[in-house]
Amino acid sequence: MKRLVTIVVPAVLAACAGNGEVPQQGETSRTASASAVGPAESHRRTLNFNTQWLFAGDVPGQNGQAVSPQESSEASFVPVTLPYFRLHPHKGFGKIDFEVPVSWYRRHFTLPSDYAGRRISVEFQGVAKIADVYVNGTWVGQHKGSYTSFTFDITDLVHLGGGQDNVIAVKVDSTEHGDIPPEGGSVDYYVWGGIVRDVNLVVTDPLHADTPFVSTTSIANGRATVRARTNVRNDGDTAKTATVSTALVDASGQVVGTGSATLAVQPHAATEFSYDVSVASPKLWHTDSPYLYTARTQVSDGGALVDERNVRVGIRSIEFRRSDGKFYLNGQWLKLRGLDRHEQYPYIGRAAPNRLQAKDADILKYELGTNIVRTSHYPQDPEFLDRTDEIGLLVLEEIPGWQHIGDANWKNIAIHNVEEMVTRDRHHPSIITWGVRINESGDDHDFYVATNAKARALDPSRPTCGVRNFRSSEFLEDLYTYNDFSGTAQDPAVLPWLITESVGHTKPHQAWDPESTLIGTMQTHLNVQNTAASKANISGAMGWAAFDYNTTFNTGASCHDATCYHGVSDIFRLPKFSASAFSSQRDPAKYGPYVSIDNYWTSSSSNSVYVAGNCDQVELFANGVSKGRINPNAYTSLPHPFFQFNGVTFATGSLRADCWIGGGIAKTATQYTPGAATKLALTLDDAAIQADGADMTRVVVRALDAHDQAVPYDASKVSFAVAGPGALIGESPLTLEAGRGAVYLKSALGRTGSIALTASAPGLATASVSVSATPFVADTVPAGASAYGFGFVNDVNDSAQGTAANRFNYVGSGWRHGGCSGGCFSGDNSWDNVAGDTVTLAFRGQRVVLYGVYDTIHGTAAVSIDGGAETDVSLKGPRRGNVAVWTSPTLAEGNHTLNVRVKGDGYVVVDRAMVVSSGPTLLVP
Ligand SMILES: [Ca+2]
Ligand SMILES: [Ca+2]
Repeated sequence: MKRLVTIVVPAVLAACAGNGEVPQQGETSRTASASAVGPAESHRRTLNFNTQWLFAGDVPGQNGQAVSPQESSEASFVPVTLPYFRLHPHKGFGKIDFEVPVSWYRRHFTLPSDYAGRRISVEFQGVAKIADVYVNGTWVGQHKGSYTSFTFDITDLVHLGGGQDNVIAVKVDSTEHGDIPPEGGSVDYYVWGGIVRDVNLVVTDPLHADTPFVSTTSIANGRATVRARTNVRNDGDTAKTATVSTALVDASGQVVGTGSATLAVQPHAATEFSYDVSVASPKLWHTDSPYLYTARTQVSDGGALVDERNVRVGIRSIEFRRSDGKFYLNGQWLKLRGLDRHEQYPYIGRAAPNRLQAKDADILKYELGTNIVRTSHYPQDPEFLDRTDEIGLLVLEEIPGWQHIGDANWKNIAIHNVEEMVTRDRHHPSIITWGVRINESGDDHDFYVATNAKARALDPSRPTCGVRNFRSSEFLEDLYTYNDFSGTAQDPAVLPWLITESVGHTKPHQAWDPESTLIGTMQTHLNVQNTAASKANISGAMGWAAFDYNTTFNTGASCHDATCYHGVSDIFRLPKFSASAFSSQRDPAKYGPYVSIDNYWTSSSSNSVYVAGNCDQVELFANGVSKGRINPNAYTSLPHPFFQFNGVTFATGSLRADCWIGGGIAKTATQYTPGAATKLALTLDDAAIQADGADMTRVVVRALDAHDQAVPYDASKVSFAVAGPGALIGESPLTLEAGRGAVYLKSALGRTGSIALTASAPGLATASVSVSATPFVADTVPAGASAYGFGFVNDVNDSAQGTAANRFNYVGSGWRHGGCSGGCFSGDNSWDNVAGDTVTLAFRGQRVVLYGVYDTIHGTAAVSIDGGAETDVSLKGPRRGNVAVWTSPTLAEGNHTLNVRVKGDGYVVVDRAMVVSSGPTLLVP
């Protein structure tokens, strides 16, 4: 029985509905936006290391690791806040432009003298695809792989005190690497490149703890036992006797349980401390009530507190039961209903700040109504997982891979990926299983014995799984996870059984597709979910995918224009009809009523009208005439079946659906016959962002008709203007898809105030919105020597053509664009060898860096600014692409023109330009 008297909105929902501010609590050591961790007497400090970096593509001499700030190569660098990589259009771009041979990131910094005797490390959450890290000119180490975090100890290479300058330089190789998962075969997604997640500087005592692993071992008789496992490292030269204690602290700050142990830790070795903590009357973590404790773990050396780690803990039990196939959370059967999420965004690829990572979790839970997400097909951002803990969204996390299994070295990296994933994330209560197979790969006995063993050794508290697209397979895992694209939910071949993908790949749909296509895909999702719901021995089903995503694939209707149209929502996270198959399934008593009409009410609409809702009953009115108040009658095994009204004859006007819950109308949805678009509307996700130079919020733009309803097939070209201390990230003009789209507003480092965005389109009333850039208050690593002011960077691709600002204007007969493949660096370049041909770039700013391509057959460009004296720039040399070939002097902030004239002694190849500006700007890929 469904009932509802009062709609109870959980506090966390109310909080995120306001401004999306992500609560930052608990384990803050990996939270780049957090302040320093631990009490004053602890020797641990975690500092934000995201700001005041310098970025360049390849630089002449390949000496991006050079130390001196006076080094001429550094003139080619532009100022950025991490995460950062090049911008791109949201669809229809080339893969090669991202496969630059190398890019460099540099950061100058100073450290205080009181760090003497401490260990100093740099923690990277994720760099794609190979990172080589240098400190003060010395190579520190290399990390291979785009999706796992890594840390380098740089203690012995840094200068302390006296304001002495240090430089960390990171060489990032973003080319395709068949020797590193997921690559080696075809990959149905972009891996992207660059430093795409946060960086932290971590200072510790030589005796310090890794992230503690606290897991529930039993819940019985009103008491829970959690096991605290803490790996303590001694990087000093003498043996230590360490005492490690854990206090479990509830949300009100009360300590509800403690445990401790004292053990020796040998020099340059590590010891795991393990003990139980007992908690009376525990408040359990559940998807509907994700109660979090803080496990405060302290490490003492004799009487001195040297380290403190705070990790958020959810006390809960999980079980995929082999006897009945069901998933149990805290002993209660919970049917899993979810979607797959790719960690990538329009325009910015994977270089998304934490606000956007957390927002995706919120969308999955509160807009799409899921209770589980699969992090397809790789470990995802730590702040995404922090948010799934906070809001009660279950997670299947898996290692990087896609269908292909490589050689022994490749497999060793994959096995190491298991270790990196599990040790980084095993403290998250939201994670319920580890995916330890390469997505949709065949059996490989020894390999998968090894990955399973690794996961089980590091985390005995969770089942393993591994996603297959075939039913008959060696079952080495604890949970059989199967991509079922049959259009239904087939009977399990073994138990327990979880459907990890369905529908999207075989029933693709674009947001602007005909209504019948949109409905057809929705029906298939409904059929899968309904059938899975009807079979008690299927633990749950996930749809492929939450969002459309960029891909290397080109497979016709399914994936084209560098995009797979497999999402129930589009790449901007805006729902299609399919989304209602999920959104409608949430419990109204806990998450509020939901109702939507899956019909555009046009002459070509079906006269069978679907209404989605978590309602007891729905009454539908067609042009004001009731079609009856009915009980749910379609896909009736769902927790909240659909309401299907047949024989609803179209006439221009409206459909209205009243959602009845508990004897009253809880919510109403109205669909008008779409009219002509008359105006634009902008909607912000957040009222404020922080002025760190990377934070951003989504702005949804819609073309509305007279009923304030987005016009389904509108394709207006929307142009944007921005004012104030921020930048727009996105296309301008942006061609709307299904009458909608989205861009982002981004902050500038240290610049606070109101950022205003105005949208305009021919024939439509304009719209404006503003977001507040608030002070950035995190403890950051102090900046060292730097001659650069920090402004906006406009990353202009040579494929952006025209006479407007930030467009390349090609003049002459010899220019050719793109179209070359096979390692010629021309997939996204412009080239010309006709003497006298020119390309100009009008820009507003204070400096410009021109990127081109070197080759032995290339020639000379004569480069000038504002019609001044020309400088000959030779592009003749060993073949290298995306190289900073010329840098302007610092100019007065204002309007300037870069002119490149082809001299005719060989090809001049232009790839892009980076413009540094202090003014508000549009960052248009
Ligand atoms: Ca992050
Ligand atoms: Ca280019």
